[in-house]
Amino acid sequence: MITLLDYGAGNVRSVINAIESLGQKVKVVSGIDDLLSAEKLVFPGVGNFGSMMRILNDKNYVDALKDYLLSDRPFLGICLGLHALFEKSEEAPDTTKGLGFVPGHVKKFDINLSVPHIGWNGVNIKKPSRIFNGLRGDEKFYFVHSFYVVPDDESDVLTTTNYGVEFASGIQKGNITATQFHPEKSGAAGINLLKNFLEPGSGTKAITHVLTETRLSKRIVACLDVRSNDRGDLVVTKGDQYDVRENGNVRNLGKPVELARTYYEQGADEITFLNITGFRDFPLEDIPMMDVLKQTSKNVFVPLTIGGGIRDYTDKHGRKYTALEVATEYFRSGADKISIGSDAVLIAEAYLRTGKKTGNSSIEQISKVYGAQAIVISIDPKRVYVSSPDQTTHQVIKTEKKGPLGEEYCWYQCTIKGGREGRDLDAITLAQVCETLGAGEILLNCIDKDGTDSGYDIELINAVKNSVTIPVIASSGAGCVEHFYEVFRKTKAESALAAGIFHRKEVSIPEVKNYLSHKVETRLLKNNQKKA
Ligand code: 1PR
Repeated sequence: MITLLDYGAGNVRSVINAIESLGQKVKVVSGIDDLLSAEKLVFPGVGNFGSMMRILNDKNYVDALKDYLLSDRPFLGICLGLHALFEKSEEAPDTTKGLGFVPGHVKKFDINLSVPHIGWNGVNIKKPSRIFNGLRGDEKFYFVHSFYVVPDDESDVLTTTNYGVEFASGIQKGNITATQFHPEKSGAAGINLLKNFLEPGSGTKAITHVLTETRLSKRIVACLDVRSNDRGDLVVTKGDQYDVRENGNVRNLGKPVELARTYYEQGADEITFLNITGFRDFPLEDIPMMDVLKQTSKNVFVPLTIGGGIRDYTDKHGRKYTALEVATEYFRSGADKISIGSDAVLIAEAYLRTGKKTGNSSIEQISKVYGAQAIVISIDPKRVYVSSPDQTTHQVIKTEKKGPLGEEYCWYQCTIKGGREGRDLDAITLAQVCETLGAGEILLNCIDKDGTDSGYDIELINAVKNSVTIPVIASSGAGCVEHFYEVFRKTKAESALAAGIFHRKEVSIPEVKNYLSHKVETRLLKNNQKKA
């Protein structure tokens, strides 16, 4: 039996799923007694250091946790569960103390790169450890964080990783191990590492592979637009410039759970589900969609993002739900990140009207509880051409692809409700406002390019990427492997998303990654994920 510490503010579903996939049972801590009697403790953390420590204090868990650590019983901390072991964190610069088991502190990234550090990066193993048994040492693991630990004593460092700075990405002190990366989201390598913790065999992995510097991979994201077809079945569909109907029927390109599993096994670095009719339906009543997420998260161990319909909602009985409640339900069902589309536009418009943060918007509320890294803003823009910048108040770009009347400038108009309604807001401003309000990533679609197979809108991606510091996922238009190379060569986007070419089996994820190898840093699968 594995004991799991869920302090109530984080998303622990993924960790439970990963442990259960290894045939182990999980007992979630519900009181001090569970901590006192635990034999193997896993502490996954998500959110904010200060609120985590406050909750641990309020529940009187701190002394029991310290006793557990001092007794040297097996412990695995993940992400914030690593930070908790330290004395203090810049994330809570007041007097909030950590557990102080490892001397040192937690520091915010102060680097010239996008923060949060999101994606797949390597580790440099600094000392032999059994948790790396069966691994080569050059695998990549999934990171998502804005702060990193700085141990006082170098001998506590298990691994380091480079991201603008070389930081400790794992620590080990006796039986106490903690990682900055998420093994539960790191595909076969992460599951292998978890297995080593749960069922220790004999021996320790010697250091066989020494990297000089680890590198963050560009991510390849498979996107599944999901909705009910006219017969009421939930299907993966795909539009041409957002029109998903062909001869009057909703295009059916497969079943969501099966397709997600296939893409995971092929090496997708992330899977995104967009509930594309979520703007008009209420997600909490969409049980099949929740089931898709639950089923998928049971055997897909890479990050899952879900979007569609995340906003405040009043149901037919007059009961009000906040966007935070909707998001929480998605997290509980297995999502790692949620994406907000239409509501983000309305929030940004309100912010621009008043210039004030209310703290009440879905972006601010979800960010406060789950952290910026859990919120993706999905932007659905389309080009509006103008012959000169003074014809509009919006942020314009000079374009090489001229308009129908030879216009040399355009702005990117935000839309809501799946592209049905254009708004008086441009994509660059939307991205900037959402970053200010606490979003952690931008999913940048482009209605003009969607489903066209003509390549990404490089001008749009550069314009948005250069105006924010959070990571950007380039989306819409991928038609061949060269388009992925082009987007990574010509822009600083951290990820490239595609849908149609994968669903229609025109290009596979391994083909994309093989083409990119030696050109762009990617996560290559040396073993099939199935062998996890
Ligand atoms: O507004 O918060 O309810 O969220 C709704 C979400 O559903 C938004 O993220 C919006 O982008 C998405 N959506 C709504 N309608 C459609 C549609 O197609 N009719 N899908 C839609 C947008 C997602 C794209 C697509 C890429 C790549 N499609 O990400 O996957 O363009 O396609 P390609 O590689 O085939 O070119 P809310």
